[in-house]
Amino acid sequence: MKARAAVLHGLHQDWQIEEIDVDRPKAGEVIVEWKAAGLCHSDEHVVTGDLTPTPEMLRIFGVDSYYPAVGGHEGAGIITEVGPGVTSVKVGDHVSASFVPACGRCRYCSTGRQNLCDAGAGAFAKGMITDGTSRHRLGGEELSMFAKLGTFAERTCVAESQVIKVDDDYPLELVCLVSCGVATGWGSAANRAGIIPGDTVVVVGIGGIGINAVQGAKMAGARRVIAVDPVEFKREKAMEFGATHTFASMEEALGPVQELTWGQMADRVIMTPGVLYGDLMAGANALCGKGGTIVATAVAPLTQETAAINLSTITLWNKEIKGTIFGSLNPRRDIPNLLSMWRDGTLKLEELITRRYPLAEINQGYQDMRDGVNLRGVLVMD
Ligand code: CXF
Ligand code: ZN
Repeated sequence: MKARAAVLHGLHQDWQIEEIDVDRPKAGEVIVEWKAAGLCHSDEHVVTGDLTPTPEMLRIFGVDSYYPAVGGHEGAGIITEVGPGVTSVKVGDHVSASFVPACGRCRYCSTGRQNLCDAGAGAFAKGMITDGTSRHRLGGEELSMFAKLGTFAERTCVAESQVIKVDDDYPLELVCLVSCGVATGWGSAANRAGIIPGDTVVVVGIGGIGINAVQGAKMAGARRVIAVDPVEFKREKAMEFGATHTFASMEEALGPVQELTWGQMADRVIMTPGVLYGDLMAGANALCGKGGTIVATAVAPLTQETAAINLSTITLWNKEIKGTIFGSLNPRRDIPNLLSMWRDGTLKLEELITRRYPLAEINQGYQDMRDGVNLRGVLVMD
């Protein structure tokens, strides 16, 4: 079958709307008709090269190039076909994408760490999770599918392990937000950071992830939620989502955090800038107090091997630095759970969407993200 999709042909190029070929699903696979897809910063990372596989990785994958690639990993849609052996969804079901698969059987899934599912290996290689062969082509050429999903398309073929059934009454444009930005940001704060009531929390970078770390920190009982972003609009939004203070930079926040905490500094610092360059860690460490936790949430360039961290302060002040993927949540439990918190009125979702775009206007959507005018842009399929 055919589908219109946003395809990237190389670094620093615009997305091109192309008609791609999508094969029928094989065992353990489904076809999802995507209805909404969030414009997350991580897709931009394959435009800039920060997340583009290195030549060495490509050699291991046995391909010359990552491109052409269909983008999109934040998504929600409807199942239109299921392959043999699929049991968790049926035709007509509404689903959220899950960029981390959850097979349910591997060492990590079976111990409550679905965000580390072994089926996520080779996320940047071509081919399906199921058998390694491809279901998507452009003019005969095999396509990479970002995070093996490619939600910037009318329909794609994905592994059953990457779709989570959700109740039919949730608006799909809200479901798509929960599939990455909300889960990653909220989980970074409410789960991975280990916030306890009364903590002082700093969130650095208020985009589609950081804004959810702000609402997660508030929900976890933080006494102070200090949001840092150079863009005034984002600082204003942070206040609406539960921030108690905002600053334009980590340097500007340093003195006030010192004063507010009587020199103790923050208990948790959550790093959600657009790109996590190593030099940003010096600012995070300066804001983090004794016994504190720094959470590295944002994507760092694949080739970033150094971080500016004074190691003696980590040792002597008993600090910890933690990474997180998907906010260290379990997609099968937490995607439905986050949606039910929205239904109950405790989680903000509609307020995250600044602008909606048809698929054909995806480049405008990403330009708006670069210009800092969006908290989250969402593609709504026509
Ligand atoms: C990313 C992490 C790398 C794979 C795609 C998703 N996380 C959030 O955007
Ligand atoms: Zn994302």
